[in-house]
Amino acid sequence: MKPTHIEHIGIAVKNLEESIKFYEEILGLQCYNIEEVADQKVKTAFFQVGDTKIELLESTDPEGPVGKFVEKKGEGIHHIAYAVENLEDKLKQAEDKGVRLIDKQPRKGAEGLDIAFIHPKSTNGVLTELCEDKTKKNINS
Ligand code: CMX
Repeated sequence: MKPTHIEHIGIAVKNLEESIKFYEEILGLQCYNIEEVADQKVKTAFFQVGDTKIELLESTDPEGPVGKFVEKKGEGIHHIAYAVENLEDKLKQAEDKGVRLIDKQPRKGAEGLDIAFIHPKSTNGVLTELCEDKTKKNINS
């Protein structure tokens, strides 16, 4: 797949406003975007660290993926997202190799990216996201 970089690390939190304080006041990062992703039942806050972002995730529904995660495991790292090019092809290649996909087709995620998740049962227990920013030029095309 050759990801170009880690696009973001998703961290599940109970309270977005409270959690932002550590990243701003202690780490000295700046929250540049707060966005609700209704179909994922989360509110997100973003910080840029080099090429990578930190995405804080607060659930808006106890039955949503982050609500269930926090209930079961508590706050903590929820997923790692890799930036790839030609996401649709990469999903097909992974599926052909027996990888268990949550999303067989890309869908829209936060910040306008095309995203797809791979099930943690296929990735050593780490929920893995692949994402593509179609507004950026594909360096291989
Ligand atoms: N990381 C690692 N393992 C996870 C996990 C996570 N984030 N979430 C669930 N699991 C594990 C559970 O612990 C459980 O493992 P065991 O069977 O060993 O107990 C297994 O996956 C099934 O978990 P579950 O609680 O029964 O939850 P569901 O099957 O209902 O859903 C998952 C799990 C990963 C398929 C679902 O959360 C999903 O589809 N996630 C993708 C979408 C998402 O997470 N969206 C939120 C972020 C959106 C954004 O970034 O904008």
